[in-house]
Amino acid sequence: PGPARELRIHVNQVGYETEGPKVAVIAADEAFPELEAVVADRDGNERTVWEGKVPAARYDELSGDWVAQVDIGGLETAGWYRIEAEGSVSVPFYIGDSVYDDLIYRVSRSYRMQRSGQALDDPQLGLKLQAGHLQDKEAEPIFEDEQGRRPVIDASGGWYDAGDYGKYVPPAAIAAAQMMLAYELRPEFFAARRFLLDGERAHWEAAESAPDLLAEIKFELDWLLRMQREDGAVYHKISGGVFPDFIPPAEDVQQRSVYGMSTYGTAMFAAATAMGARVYKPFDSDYADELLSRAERAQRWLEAHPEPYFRLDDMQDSGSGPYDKTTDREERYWALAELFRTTGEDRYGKALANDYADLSAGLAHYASWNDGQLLGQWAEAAAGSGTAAQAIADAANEMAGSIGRDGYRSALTGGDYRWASNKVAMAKAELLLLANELRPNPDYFSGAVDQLHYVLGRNAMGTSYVTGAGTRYARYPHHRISAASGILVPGLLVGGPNRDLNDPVLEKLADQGLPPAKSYIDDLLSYASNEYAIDYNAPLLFVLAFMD
Ligand code: 9MR
Repeated sequence: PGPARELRIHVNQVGYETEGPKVAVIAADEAFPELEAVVADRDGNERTVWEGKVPAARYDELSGDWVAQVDIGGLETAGWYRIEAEGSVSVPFYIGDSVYDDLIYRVSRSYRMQRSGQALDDPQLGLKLQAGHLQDKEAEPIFEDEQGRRPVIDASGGWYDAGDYGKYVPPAAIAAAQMMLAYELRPEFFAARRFLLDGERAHWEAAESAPDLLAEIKFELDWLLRMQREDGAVYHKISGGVFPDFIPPAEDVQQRSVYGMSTYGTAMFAAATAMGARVYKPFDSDYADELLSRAERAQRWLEAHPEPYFRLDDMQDSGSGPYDKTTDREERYWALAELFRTTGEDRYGKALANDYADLSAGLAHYASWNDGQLLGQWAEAAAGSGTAAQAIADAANEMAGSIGRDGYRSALTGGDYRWASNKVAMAKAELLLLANELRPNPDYFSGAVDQLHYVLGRNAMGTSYVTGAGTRYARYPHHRISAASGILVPGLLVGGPNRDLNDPVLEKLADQGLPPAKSYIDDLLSYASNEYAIDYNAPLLFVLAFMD
């Protein structure tokens, strides 16, 4: 026999739920025949708790790996284990109940860490920050609006978008909406989950009796409300003219401006605030009323401005993300569906039926800052539309099929391995879970679980893409707060493999011919594969809420 093959054994490093699916992947650079694998206690006493055959490897094109899946689903005894095959061994992993409790805490708390305009003193992490970007209280639009006005705007508060300190309406709206949706579907799951410290709920009187998740989301909704113009339209973003270096928020004292306006962002605002009107009603009915009246104001403006519009003020600004999108039908549809669900008003129902029947029925697509269709379909399906429910189930069927064909049981297709592919994995899992609510199907649920296992380490990089979660996790995320403080904020989902290699660090890897699923580098400067964002963590939070 020649030299031993080098096998890489990839597992979900955070852990497998006792009763859930448990698949590991054995990968190599060359083909291998059927082989034996064992699962043993982690703690060196080598007690074998499972043994079985691993099928012969098959080639997985997106990762360039030869792979075989090991299904240890039958192992239902709680404990710490590792998988061994031909002398190679996985990192230790845990099987047990509620294995994601700590992770959901971290992921929820990550939003608190992103708060702009508030000081932070987190004794658990030893992370202290002074309040940042107080200058946002008096920002000005960079250009005059259509009426020639340039009012001073209070754009303070809200969450920083990502590793940068910009604040943008579309990702804010889609993130808040996905989090509210998680709450709407799993209120009991979030009811008792406290993750805010005393004083951190202070911006809301009802906070003591409401779930922390809603207190945190309200911080973002309040900012969104500030971004709405008098006439109902919503500004696009606030940022400085240059991306700051890796400094703490309070040191980024550059003048910041409000940029742009878009119909798609205005519609996302209307949808998210209309949702908020339902979600906040039991806790704070004045606030719920305010959210609804703002949603309606945005909607009236949209009705008076039926053409898609996106202002490219970005041309003047190199210090922020574009979030550019020149169409808006999916978002107008989503806004109407939420307004209809919240108010039951006939005019919204009629507009949906007359103008958007194609979007209700069209094959569903995962939610994103640039696509509100799925959440519109969900709102309609939840209100009883069989057409929208079928469109979601059809997409889930397709996804379940593609998960079954993928070497790592990932739902990502070749075209998905681009900037924010990990977000796509979580957003696809979210779609599967929504389908499972409408048309319960074990393949939908286990397909969603598979996506979580994928981002938590069962992937071609053998990396957990969530900071602090697992054994080998992203340690150098493009995240200014972590980099500036030297304290890695845990619970951040990074963007993940990106075949476009569109940042300076990834570009240098171009001549290596990396396969799509390996176009990733754990490097501070790789913003196109290793940055975290609020709209990446939102579907992760959604998925975690369904796991126990
Ligand atoms: O997540 C966004 C991704 O979908 C886009 O392809 C990319 C390029 O426009 O922008 C990403 O969003 C970034 C934003 O532009 C600026 N803040 C950081 C965001 C995450 O990288």
